[in-house]
Amino acid sequence: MLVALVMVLVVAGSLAFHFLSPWRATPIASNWGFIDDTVALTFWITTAGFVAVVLFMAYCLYRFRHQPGRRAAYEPENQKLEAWLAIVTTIGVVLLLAPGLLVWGQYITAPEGAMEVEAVGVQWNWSFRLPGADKKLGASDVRLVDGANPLGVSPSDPRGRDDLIVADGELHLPLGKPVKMLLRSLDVLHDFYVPQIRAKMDLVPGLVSYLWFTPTKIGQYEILCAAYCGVGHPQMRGTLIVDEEADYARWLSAQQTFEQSRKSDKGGEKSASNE
Ligand SMILES: [Cu+2]
Repeated sequence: MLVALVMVLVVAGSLAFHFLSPWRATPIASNWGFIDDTVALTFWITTAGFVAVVLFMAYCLYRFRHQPGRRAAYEPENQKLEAWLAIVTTIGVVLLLAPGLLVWGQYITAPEGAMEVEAVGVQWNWSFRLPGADKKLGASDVRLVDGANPLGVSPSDPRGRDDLIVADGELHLPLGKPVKMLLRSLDVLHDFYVPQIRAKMDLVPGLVSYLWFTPTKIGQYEILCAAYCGVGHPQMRGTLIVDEEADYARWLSAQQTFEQSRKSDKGGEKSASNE
């Protein structure tokens, strides 16, 4: 009896905690409301399952509690009940899986003309590469990484010479323009995560993963690493700043191209060896 009461209280407490809790998802700043809808749908389906199962257990504990002289009836099979359980469970599982597959399809299918921007993760910071005037990123290879070429851009690929290298962890993007983020890791597994953008994807060494989004709100957002990647993991943070077109263009024009950064780095090496 007491256990049944505790179960009812657990259900009531869980629902009250959800509705009264001050912890909510961060306000969305991208086009991915569909992802929030899918999370909400999953929440309501799992809530219905949780409430139904726990209340049913509480009911059974009370209804079939021990009473002197009462014996359990033997019922090895109830086909009608099994059919209902199979149907309801199937509908629940389909509702949990199908929307996710639809959203996933959209999430990795960037619209035509989306700007390609690369985010590179390395223990423990973020760097970025944006296309130059040719609007194309040059080839890259992790074997080309060195002090003067931290992202391993291929010097022999002409498309890469005007690529803009952003090594200070601060990425600016223009408001309202679709962006395809190409994600590359130079060492271990990392995960590109901007909660407000609802962007989250693993960076897997040896391959380029990607997702796309359209920033819909001017602001400054934190870029986190969401895959434990060593002792510096909590410090692996970057900044995403969504700008008006003019502010973005100003920032963009202040960035160094791959060619410039290699020249200035070589100059730096020379003056360092002269000292
Ligand atoms: Cu990481």
